[in-house]
Amino acid sequence: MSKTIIVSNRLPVKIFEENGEYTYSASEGGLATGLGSIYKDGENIWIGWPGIEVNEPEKQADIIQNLKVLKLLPVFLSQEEINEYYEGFSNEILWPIFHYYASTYVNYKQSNWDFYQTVNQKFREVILSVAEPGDTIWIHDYQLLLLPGMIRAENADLTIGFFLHIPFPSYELFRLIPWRAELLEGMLGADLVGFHTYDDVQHFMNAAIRILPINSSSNILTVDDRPVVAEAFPMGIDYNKYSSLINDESVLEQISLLKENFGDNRIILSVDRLDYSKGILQRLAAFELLLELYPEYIGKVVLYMVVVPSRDNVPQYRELKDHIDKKVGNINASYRTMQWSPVLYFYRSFPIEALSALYQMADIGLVTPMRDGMNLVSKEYVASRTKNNGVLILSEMAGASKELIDALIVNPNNIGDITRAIVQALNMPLAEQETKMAEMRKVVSRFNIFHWVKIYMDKLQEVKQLQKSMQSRHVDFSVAKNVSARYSSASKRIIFLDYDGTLVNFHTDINKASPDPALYVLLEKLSTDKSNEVVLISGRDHLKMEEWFGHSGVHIIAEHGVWQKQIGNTWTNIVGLTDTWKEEIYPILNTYVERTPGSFIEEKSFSLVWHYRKVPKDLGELRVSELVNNLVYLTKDKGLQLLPGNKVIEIKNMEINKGKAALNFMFMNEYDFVMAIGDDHTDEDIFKALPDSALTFKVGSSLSAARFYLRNPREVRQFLHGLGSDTDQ
Ligand code: GDG
Repeated sequence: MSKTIIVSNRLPVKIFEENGEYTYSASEGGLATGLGSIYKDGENIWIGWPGIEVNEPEKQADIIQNLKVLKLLPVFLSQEEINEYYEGFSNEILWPIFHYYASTYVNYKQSNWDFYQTVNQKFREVILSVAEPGDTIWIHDYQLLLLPGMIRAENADLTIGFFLHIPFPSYELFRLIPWRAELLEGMLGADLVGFHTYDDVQHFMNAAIRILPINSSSNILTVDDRPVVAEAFPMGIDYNKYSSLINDESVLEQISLLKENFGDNRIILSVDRLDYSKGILQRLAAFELLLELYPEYIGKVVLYMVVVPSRDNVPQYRELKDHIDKKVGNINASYRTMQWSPVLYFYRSFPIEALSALYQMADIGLVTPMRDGMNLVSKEYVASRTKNNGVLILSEMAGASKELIDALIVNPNNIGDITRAIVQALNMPLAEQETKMAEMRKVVSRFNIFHWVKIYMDKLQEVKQLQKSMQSRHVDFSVAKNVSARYSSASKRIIFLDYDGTLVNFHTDINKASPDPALYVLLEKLSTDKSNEVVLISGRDHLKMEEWFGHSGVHIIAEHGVWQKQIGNTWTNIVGLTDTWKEEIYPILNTYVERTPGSFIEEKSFSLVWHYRKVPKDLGELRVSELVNNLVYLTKDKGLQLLPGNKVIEIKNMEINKGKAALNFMFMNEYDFVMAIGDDHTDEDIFKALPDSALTFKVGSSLSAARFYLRNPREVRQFLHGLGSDTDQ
């Protein structure tokens, strides 16, 4: 029976030591609740740091035993490891950069990085001590970015998921990190990389294809032939827990206390961990501005601010705390009256019942982080508003703003914007509050934490299936052997071979992708067999094909079928084609060449090609989509087609394609072995046109109508060499 292993920096448990005795209490974070349905089942387990330093082996053994009952397995870390890996690398390098606080102040300490690697290795050891083939491992967050790659290297068959709980920054920030490639390679060890928002997915994909030599197609990256999917899974909360807390005795008690204390005062609620990314100071500034600009609210509105202690041994956090203390002190000193204090500030953690009472009592939930992966507080506020009243003010920089679109969305850097939103919220008619809140509650209720876990896990299995089906299509030893047997027993064969990307690799200079001696030897070997007809079928211009292959014993189809040459004959072309349209299209293409350094036009007898292989990727893609928009109607009118290829776009007559050309070629004969190998868009026409019995091969593992795939030209050549030979390949 295979099992699921959850891995995160911290185990969902609090351990206290008193007189050498340990006591354990489960911590009830949202993630722990959501994953509870998984790790508490059967053989499943959660691996992570237990939160305390324990060095003595006997004590460690004792903790291991006790945690086993809770289905937890600890990774013990020394104080030095915590300082360097967690506080140093994770919280002083990754956290600020991933939250767009990259600046010259980030200190890329080598020792932090060394420890980050060592600790990720430590996690790896513990995982490998329990992981078995067929298991699923789900790794969480920025402290463990290297772990998926480390595990994959050890055991390629495991199913590995990774989820990042904080934002993934834009490429321009991510590229600053000295160890950016290693971090990406680590993440790409996973099969499914999850983020809170689609923007994060885009940033990650962009960084990966720019920094690493890998290809992508929509949200799939191909890593050593293994498709890795990146997708957005906005995390939810335990909706029912928050909505049902309204009936809890202790919550009701706290609510009546709050009512007594605040009377008619309107309450604005603010709840965060102490962190500069949460925008606490800016929020205070907005509240101060409210009192200054709208004195009518003095004595009528309070800001109830809960700041949960966090990382306060890191200097920046201590400094932030000092600033908050000072700012609160100033506001209170300026505006306090005998009966009223503007800011009620708590620097401590509250029990969930107290939090629930506050969520229910607050007229406004004020959530204005400068950056936040998701932000669960906003969702908890919404879930607690069972009467549908109250207003959520939410920063556009929180992942949650993509889902809670009925909130008052603000830019947290714009203090005036926040102040205006507070005024708008204080004056919002009840009916409007109800409509907005009801919509948001629907979202929070439906996309809850259990839903999140389910859709992530389902997708992970789906990716694994995709990988398996890719594997079965790959030409491995047994497929090659089967094809070879069919080849040997056939008496009349036709073999269509594309050239660029199939028999040779691409080259930035198209004329440099010329055939090498080994290729001539291979073609000679295939074509001297009397039962074979070998057809090179290319989009290249026929003169170049003549120069390269005119003398060899193969048939040639050039320019996607415009020209063809049977062995020993001269070149013929399809009759009735015109090229007068070039006069009009060429100047248009030329404007793109002038605006896009690195691009050029190739002219063939009946087509024009715009090449952009040397153009920076994004610019090339932008220009090509502009070009398509520009030409789409014109080309239709003229009976032309736009054919996108690998970093090229070709404009040519509608009636030409490689599929038709291949069928035409076969027209007069009967073959008992039909095979085609090609790598791009234009070769798909051949794969689709050939009869079902044909053996079709795509080069590269992207989606294709071909039955099988080969990884690259090297594999193609190896495979062709092996055809008909009795020896193993
Ligand atoms: C990271 C990402 C992402 C707060 N005060 C008290 C208390 N809390 C609980 C809240 C909420 C949680 O802490 C905070 O979660 P957030 O999502 O708001 O923020 P981070 O801690 O920064 O979490 C974030 C999250 O991971 C999940 O992926 O959303 O973007 O930064 O659940 O209720 N809980 C109790 N007392 C308090 O005083 N009991």
